Amino acid sequence: MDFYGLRKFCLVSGQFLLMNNLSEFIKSQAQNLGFDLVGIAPAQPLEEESFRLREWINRGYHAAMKWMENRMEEREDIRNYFPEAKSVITLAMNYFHGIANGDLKVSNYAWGDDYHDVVKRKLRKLLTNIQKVKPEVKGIACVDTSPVFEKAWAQRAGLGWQGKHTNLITRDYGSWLFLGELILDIELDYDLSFDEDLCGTCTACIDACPTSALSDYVLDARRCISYHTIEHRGGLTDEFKDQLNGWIFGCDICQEVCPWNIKFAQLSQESDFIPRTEITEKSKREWHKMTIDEYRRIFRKSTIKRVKFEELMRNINANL
Ligand code: B12
Ligand code: SF4
Ligand code: SF4
Repeated sequence: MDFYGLRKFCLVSGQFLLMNNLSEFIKSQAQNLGFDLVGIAPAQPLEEESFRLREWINRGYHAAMKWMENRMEEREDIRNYFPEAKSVITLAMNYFHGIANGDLKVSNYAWGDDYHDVVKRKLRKLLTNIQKVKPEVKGIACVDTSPVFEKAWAQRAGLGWQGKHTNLITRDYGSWLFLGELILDIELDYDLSFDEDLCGTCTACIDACPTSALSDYVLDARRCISYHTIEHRGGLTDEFKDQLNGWIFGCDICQEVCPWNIKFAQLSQESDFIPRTEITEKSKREWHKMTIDEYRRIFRKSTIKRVKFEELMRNINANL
């Protein structure tokens, strides 16, 4: 270990000795790493959520996302995914940098670096720091792609509730947050689950969705612009060709109208999420003329690479 490594090690262990409580230590480390919210829940089965997921799939609401049919047992009981699991730490990062505008729009979650990389890097660092003070701890980091009900775990960890637009909403930041989890094989001090539903009688998201994809707390992906512009492979269906409402990657409408976002959104402090102006300030004409080389350059380390060049052009052309 070099001098700086040793200094860092002493700082991390010193903080732990001062606190003498692993859960508090984890939370303060998470904050130091740039996470905005953190909470901890015991690793127990999620029976109700699994029942609803099955119902969602039976109704065909997952459209062509066949992968949502897989690994059901792991989603239902996180111990089928990580057998030693005792605690699920949920971490959230605020990504808000404003509302998309212009003729052609990219959802604001995709303006900066790919969140999968940013959040995962921080989760791995957090695990390393935990292992510096408790070397025997085993854990795994998850962001988006693991068979984990991320919003349900966030709710169990006390971060917020799942709103009628189906995203996790928090009192401090609204819903403009990425979620990630660190699953550990040790017991920790647990937070209280967030059992309130603060949507009340509001239906702004349901009313604003231009394609009627939402009913109370349930999303039908077959009708969702976000699904069609990001997850749908091949040509757009005839029904959806004219319904993208200017969106070329993702859709933010139901979150833009949510009173919790209007009131409580805060600018993200994460430098990796600073918007790339080549994404936010392109004119219709410039999008239309984009070449594959430009696509490769602008979207280096970007989550927009989830769609191929041809698919992005498909979305752009459908909006012209
Ligand atoms: C599949 C998926 C999608 C699909 C389907 C969305 C969906 N709502 O399921 C599509 C492609 C459409 C999508 C879009 C988006 N996604 Co997405 N997606 C996922 C993914 C991979 C799985 C979600 C899932 O399990 N869906 C299955 C269905 C059944 O789950 P559900 O909608 O949560 O359903 C629950 C409710 O319907 C509820 N329910 C049913 N009936 C009732 C009744 C009552 C009274 C109540 C209270 C609840 C309730 O129970 C169900 C089960 O828990 C997660 C990552 C993960 N691993 O969790 C990210 C994730 C949910 N997505 C995320 C994001 C950012 C988005 C977009 C905002 C991106 C964009 N701007 O375009 C949009 C938002 C669209 C929307 N309104 O939800 C974030 C959300 C963060 C947050 N704050 O919640 C996640 C967590 C990724 C991450 N790591 O940050 N996504
Ligand atoms: S993301 Fe857009 S299309 Fe999908 S439910 Fe929300 S408003 Fe509707
Ligand atoms: S817009 Fe209203 S109903 Fe929809 S999630 Fe926000 S508070 Fe809930």
